[in-house]
Amino acid sequence: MKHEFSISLMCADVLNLKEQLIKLNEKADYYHIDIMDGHYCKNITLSPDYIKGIKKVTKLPIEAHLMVENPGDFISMVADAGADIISVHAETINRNAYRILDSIKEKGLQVGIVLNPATPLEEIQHYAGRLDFLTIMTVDVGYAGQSFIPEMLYKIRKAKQLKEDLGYTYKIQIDGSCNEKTFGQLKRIGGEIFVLGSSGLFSLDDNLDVAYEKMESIFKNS
Ligand code: S6P
Ligand code: MG
Repeated sequence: MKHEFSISLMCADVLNLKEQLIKLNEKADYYHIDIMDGHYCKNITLSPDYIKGIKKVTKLPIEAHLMVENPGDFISMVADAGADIISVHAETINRNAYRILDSIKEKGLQVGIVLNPATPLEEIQHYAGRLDFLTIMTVDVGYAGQSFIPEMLYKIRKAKQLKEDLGYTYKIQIDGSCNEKTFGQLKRIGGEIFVLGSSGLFSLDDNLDVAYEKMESIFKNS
């Protein structure tokens, strides 16, 4: 199976962002943009304008991970900013799930769903077949640098099983603490895309070329 890497840009060095993007453009598979509104989780991070900015220096697909109370209010703004994939939290769309998923598709974008650690996989069973990406959070939303929640391994295994049993095509993405300690288990049980943040990439070396090489070698040997 081909494994892919998505870079969590809330963990990048803001003072050297362009330089880092130029390096990552040649190495990574996606950019992961965490958009928080200060209500859904107690932090405020990146924005649609940030997507507009980085779009000028990359051709990699950009995923917006919306951690906001009302994702429907942001679909147009994020799509117009240049996102290629919009991922919304299952916990935030229950009353209009199909309308929101359709509105993302109608913009010509790929659609993803994210599940918080405490949300069961069953939550999405009635629309899982419509998804391009399914993200399992392995930390609570809000911050980088948190500890991995091992109970999530069971959920990832079930997501893979569901995909195989019903012939679904979503890619299984893991977000939170993807690093040396977790890569091995995560890839063996069904993780396909790994969101790399502080623990899995940026903390490995001050030189991003060296950090990326280290990450690849750790992943290969995990
Ligand atoms: C958390 C966010 C994540 C983090 C990522 C950071 O709310 O959705 O995408 O940026 O988990 O990586 P790490 O290695 O610090 O956990
Ligand atoms: Mg994220």
